[in-house]
Amino acid sequence: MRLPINMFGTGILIIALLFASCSDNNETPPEETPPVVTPPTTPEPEPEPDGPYVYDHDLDYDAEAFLNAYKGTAYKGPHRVPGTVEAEDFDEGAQDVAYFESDNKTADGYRNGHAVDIRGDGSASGGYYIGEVQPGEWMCYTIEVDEDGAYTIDTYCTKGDGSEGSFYFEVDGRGASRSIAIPQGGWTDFTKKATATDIQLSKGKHVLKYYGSTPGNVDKFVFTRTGDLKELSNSFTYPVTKAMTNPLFVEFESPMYNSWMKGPLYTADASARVWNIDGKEVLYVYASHDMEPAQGCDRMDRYHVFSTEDMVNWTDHGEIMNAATVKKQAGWGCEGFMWAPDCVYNPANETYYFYFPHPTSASNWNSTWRIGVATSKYPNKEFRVRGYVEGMSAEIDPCVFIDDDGQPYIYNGGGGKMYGGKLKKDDWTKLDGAMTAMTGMVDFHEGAWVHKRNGVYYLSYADNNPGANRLRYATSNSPLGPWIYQDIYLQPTTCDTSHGSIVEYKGQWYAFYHTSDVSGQGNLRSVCVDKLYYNSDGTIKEVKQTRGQK
Ligand code: FUB
Repeated sequence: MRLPINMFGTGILIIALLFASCSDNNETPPEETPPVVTPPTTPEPEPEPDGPYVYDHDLDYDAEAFLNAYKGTAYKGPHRVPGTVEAEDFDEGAQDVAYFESDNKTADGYRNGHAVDIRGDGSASGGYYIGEVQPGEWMCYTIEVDEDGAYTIDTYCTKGDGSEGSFYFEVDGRGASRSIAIPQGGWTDFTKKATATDIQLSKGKHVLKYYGSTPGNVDKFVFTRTGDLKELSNSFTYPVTKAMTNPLFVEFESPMYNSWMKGPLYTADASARVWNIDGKEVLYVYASHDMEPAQGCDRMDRYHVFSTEDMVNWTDHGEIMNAATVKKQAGWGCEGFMWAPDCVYNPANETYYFYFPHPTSASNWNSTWRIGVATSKYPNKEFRVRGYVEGMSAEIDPCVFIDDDGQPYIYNGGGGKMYGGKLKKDDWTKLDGAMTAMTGMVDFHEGAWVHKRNGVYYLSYADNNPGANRLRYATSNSPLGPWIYQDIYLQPTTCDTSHGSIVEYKGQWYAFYHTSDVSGQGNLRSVCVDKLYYNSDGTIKEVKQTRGQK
């Protein structure tokens, strides 16, 4: 697991460990025999195999109940809006109620001894600011809004180390802003500000939460009314089709995490497949979904399926699986953590099999991964969870390859380890024998993908190149190796992780991958596609990335 940069000591390290990076652990050397996952022994809620699909916008939310239950109290407030709120005047109350602070340092000079890191500096408004707001830390502010409206919040904040940084706001327990980049400057250059726009506030009392997703210092918030209050809704109508070039899918809309707001649809980890639909070749993409505001890769959820018949017009068929539905239909899993999936079609029973990595526990995510499996008669809807593939090790990134004789093979791997094995020909939810460790790759990290061309098996995968993974490949004359390392076929993109699939469509080979071109954030990614070519000896030419900047 790669951790966020640790600038402020071990307190940060602890909170950083709470968040998943978009990568599995890579510290353990490969083992010959994969650890076998046995079914969990702790009782889990009774699954409802015929339970409904649970959409996020079906979940109840009640702002009034949140405010009634809130136990924090205004400090020097409630703060009047429009107006200015000093960051150091966060609410009084307990840890995890009025604020969340992850280290043992205390305030200096103002509200002395307080757990929140209040710091003094002549450059800060009122002489104080909140320093070192680490990933996962937050402060609440009770505000009194004079008039219904849409507001901007000029947030005077800064960070000094050049690394990516962002924050966002919640109002009354619900997401209220986009994820906003913290300006770079000196650590106490409070002339710098970032503006949250279109924050919907009704007249009366609210609780505003400033949520740090990366280290940064914050001085004050200035509220300005800019327009009328709008009713927000995050319901969607599918399918929706748009002509798109790289980066793909970002012109579709997505619900923001825990919010009524909509934002761009960020996708990653594309598994591209070609199905024959009513006599036509259609290319489908099964991708994972980075939800904004991101918190490591913890909040990835709600897989979407896309299709095209011309590589120009893409259809978003909407959400096909999410963590809430796994819990409802299969009785295991946790919130979020729906990572890189794959999908295959079994002509024998005319069924699509959707495989997805998902842990049983959010607090212990890195050692409780399962490879979940859901089936449907359609490539783009009505998937029902069948459970998980028992006997697979707790690794991520499933890939399923069907050989010419109809034998399905399944692979998973992360953190430098990769395993492969057979699925039962008559039941693609079960292993046929044990998984074995794959060998021969160089610098394997994660994201395995197996395809076959001219009788040669190709295993492509992401490497460990620090901060900017690349895609490499190896070949074999058997689907389970041993593999012979070949080369790098995709250089780094703008994203720290890399994850690809290779597919032939209408006589042209394509490489799918992802970048951070649109968001500038490693956990808000966008799928891209480019043509892939082979040399006459069967080796792969390096892919030319034609992605545009949007
Ligand atoms: O998207 C979450 C994880 O990041 C995937 O499972 C990895 O392959 C990497 O792309």
